[in-house]
Amino acid sequence: MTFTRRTFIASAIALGLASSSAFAAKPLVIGFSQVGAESEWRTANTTSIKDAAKKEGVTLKFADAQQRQENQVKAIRSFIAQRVDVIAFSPVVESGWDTVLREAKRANIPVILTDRDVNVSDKSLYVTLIGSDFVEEGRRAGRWLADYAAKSPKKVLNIVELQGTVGSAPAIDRKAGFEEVIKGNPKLKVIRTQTADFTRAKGKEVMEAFLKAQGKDINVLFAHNDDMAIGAIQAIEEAGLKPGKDIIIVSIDGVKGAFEAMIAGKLNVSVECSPLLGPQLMQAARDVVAGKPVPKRIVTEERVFPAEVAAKELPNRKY
Ligand code: GZL
Repeated sequence: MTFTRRTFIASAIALGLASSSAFAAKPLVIGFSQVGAESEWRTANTTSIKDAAKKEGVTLKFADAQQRQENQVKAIRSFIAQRVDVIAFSPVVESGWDTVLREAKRANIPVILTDRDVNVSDKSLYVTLIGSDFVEEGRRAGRWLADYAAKSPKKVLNIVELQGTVGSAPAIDRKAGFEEVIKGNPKLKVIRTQTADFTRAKGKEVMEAFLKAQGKDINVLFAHNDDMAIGAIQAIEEAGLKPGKDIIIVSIDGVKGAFEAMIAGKLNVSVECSPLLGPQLMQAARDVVAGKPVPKRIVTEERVFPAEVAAKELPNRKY
């Protein structure tokens, strides 16, 4: 049985050998495996986590996986070998985590999920998931578009969809939420859908292909994140069309680039998905190590920002 900091502190206090403060002085050590640096959202998320660790005096061992699951598995194994106090990560995809999380459990190191969920047989393999409700984000995008369609003189609005990373929780759930709302609406029809992996470059590339295949039929773009929408905006302009007017664009994240595009009249709405998870992660890690109860799910509060409010809101944005 491996003693971790948590069990050692508890035993020492129970035996009256030391007050918790004597042991609490040693900085908490968190091993964090980040998806990558694929989007404005992701870099803001990394900044939030690093800033919060610094502010809290937490030793953060940070690993960038460059959007590859094998790199995250390697990083988690390295954190186990280094006997960190807590392992935290944003899983690039939902599946394939059971084995490595069982290794963390056997090493008695608690695991916290940030941002994205995992699909594991045994939910005790992680303590909590801190992040957004992606299905609701998809619904909010769908509701905004349904309201827009109800006022549009067009009989049918043909939609093309840029999906996020294949197999990732945000891509699966945003698609599900969006479809749940538009299902059965005679005015809304998805004519093409394809992944562009949450990046600007792929968003431009896939939108170019959509425009080449069916440009004249496309009325709406639904992008699972702002970065793909911003890439698609470049493709729409290069095709001689007006983004935000010839093609209505609905997106998710609420990053600064989206507010700037809305102010320029090139994006119609962005559904907020807050990356500012650092403070909540530090608090949850401290609570776990102190043996305090932590809820299985910590959902971040979010809003919807249509273009009409973008100029007023931009000065308030923190990412
Ligand atoms: C959502 C996050 C997604 C963002 C993208 O919480 O996982 O990944 O929407 C990012 O911008 O790449």
